[in-house]
Amino acid sequence: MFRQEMGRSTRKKKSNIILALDLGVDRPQKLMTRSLRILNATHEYLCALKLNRQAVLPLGLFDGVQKIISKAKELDLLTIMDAKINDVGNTNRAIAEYYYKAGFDAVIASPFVGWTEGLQPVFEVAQMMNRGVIVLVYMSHKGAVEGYGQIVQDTATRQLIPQYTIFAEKALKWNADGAVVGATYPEKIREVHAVLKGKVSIYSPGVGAQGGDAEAAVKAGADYLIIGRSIVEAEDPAKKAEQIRDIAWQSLKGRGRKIE
Ligand code: O7M
Repeated sequence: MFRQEMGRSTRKKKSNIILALDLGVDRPQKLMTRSLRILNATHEYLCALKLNRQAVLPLGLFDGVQKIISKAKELDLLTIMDAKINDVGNTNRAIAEYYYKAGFDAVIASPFVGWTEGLQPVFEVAQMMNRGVIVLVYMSHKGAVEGYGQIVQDTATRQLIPQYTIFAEKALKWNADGAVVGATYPEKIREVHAVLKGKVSIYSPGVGAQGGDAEAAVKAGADYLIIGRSIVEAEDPAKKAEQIRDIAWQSLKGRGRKIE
């Protein structure tokens, strides 16, 4: 359902850009005003909005962030909570349920905790509430190699294999709505794409501020780009969002990718 909703939003907006509305540390009132202003200015170039704990901590979930979610919905944008859920199942279930109850359409979770008593309860609550789950596969920062890039022994096959390949296979097996792979590693996007074969969408953060290139990431197989500072810190956020949207959209069309 979430996957189809993302496809619908992308086709309608002609955009595969997800705005990461990360505004740093400031007074809650200022953060709220800025968030709404940037959202109003950029929404026509976006398919979705992503928030993380940078927003939830100062604004609160039900009394603050919900206002931003409502605004996003009014502007016909889907909302993703980048919670990187990473605890035992019982706690994970409660975290996911709170975010879904607040109105988020999807949550992001870490596959390091595994399925049983790990992410299974998150997928169950997502199914019950008709929402999405996106899993991390290879993060965008340099230290990602120390975890996601380790060569490990697959517990099922006993073969030595990169951790992120196992996570890509799990994303498929768990029927996740998306897999996160850093735009800073187009070759990893290509490898993960070869595993997922378009059955699980690739969400790619790291364009611009972290050194990734929009065209290279989409050409390698990224379906959606998650962009923060390049847009929110630009002198003209709308113009910047439009520029990146144009590049990403042309690259997606050039790849012949049909968004379901
Ligand atoms: O464009 P930026 O670098 O300002 O912001 C990128 C956003 O993507 C920011 O919200 C990060 O928390 C997030 N992100 C990464 O930068 N790298 C990752 O590997 C994963 C994420 C993310 O969104 O996880 C789901």
